[in-house]
Order: sequence, then structure tokens, then C-alpha cells
Amino acid sequence: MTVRSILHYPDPRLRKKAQPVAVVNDDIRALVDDMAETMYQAPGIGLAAIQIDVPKRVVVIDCSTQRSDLKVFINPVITRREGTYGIEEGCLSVPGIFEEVERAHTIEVRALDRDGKPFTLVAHDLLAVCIQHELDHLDGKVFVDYLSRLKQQRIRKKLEKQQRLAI
Ligand code: GNR
Ligand code: NI
Repeated sequence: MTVRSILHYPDPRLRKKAQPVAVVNDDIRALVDDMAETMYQAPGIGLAAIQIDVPKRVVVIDCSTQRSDLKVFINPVITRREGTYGIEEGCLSVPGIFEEVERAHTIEVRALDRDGKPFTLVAHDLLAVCIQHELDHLDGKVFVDYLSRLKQQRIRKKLEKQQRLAI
């Protein structure tokens, strides 16, 4: 298992549309393990493969306070959305920025697990928000895309400056 480096907004690689996984094999399980280690080390409550520059439809999430409930979603699809809900979101690819985004309160998601077995999950609240946030990443979308142009511009300038100073 390896901690991988996370791409930062506005890196154009975060804009790629991730491709479906054809077969859940040992290579995919190794990717899942690296993603989990990267997420826990960050620390974050979710990570999409695109954030470590792997444009595949793979997501890991652990919203539990004990950090002991790893959920793996391969080729996830949201099949039902109900209600509205919003919390201040953050993103490991947009460090230091927290803004509320409107999401569905309850969702039903279908995906494959790390053994390639299909499952359906109904999620509410934080877990539902996290799943929607991660599925956006798979389509090249970042939570700041929901904010005003002015806020997006400020965030881009701030992060570009941080990245210049970090080199
Ligand atoms: O660690 C994370 N926290 C978070 C908080 C509120 C809403 C969504 C998230 S996901 C984020 C990790 C991340 O960037 N996943 O893509
Ligand atoms: Ni994110």
C-alpha cells in the first residue's frame, strides 16, 4: 500500500471523465488499497481515483468517526435522489476551502464492491453528500463548480498562489 499524491484544483487532470472499470481484478484492489491509505493519511472522508490521477470510476469513503467503515464503490450510479440537504463541503483537491453546496438528502446508489459484487445502498446526510461529491469527481466536476464565478475565481487565484509558493 502506498500513499499517493493528490492533485490540486485547478489541475486540468481533475476535469477528465473517469472510465468504467471493466473487471475488478487484483490491480483494481491494489488501487483501492492505495486510495484508502491516501484518504486515511490525508485525512479525508472520501477519495475518487481521479484525485490521484487515475481516471477510473473507483471511490472510497469512510464517514465513520472511528475510521473503521471503509466503503468501496466501483462504477457507482445514483438510482434515486430525494429531498435537499447542504453542509459545508471541503475537498482534498481544494485544500483550505469550505463552502455549502445543495445536494439531495437521501440517495440510492448501485455499485460494485471490491470483489466485483453488485450492491445497492441507501444513504442519508453526510454519507449521501460524500457519495454525491465523489461521483461528481468521476465526471470531472469539483464542488467549487457550484459556487459563484467570483468565488471560483478567488479560490483559483488563492490555490494557484499557494502552489507557486510550494514549489
Ligand atoms: O474529506 C472530505 N470531506 C468532505 C466534507 C464534506 C463534504 C464532502 C467531503 S469529501 C472530502 C474528501 C474529498 O475531497 N473527496 O473527494
Ligand atoms: Ni473532493
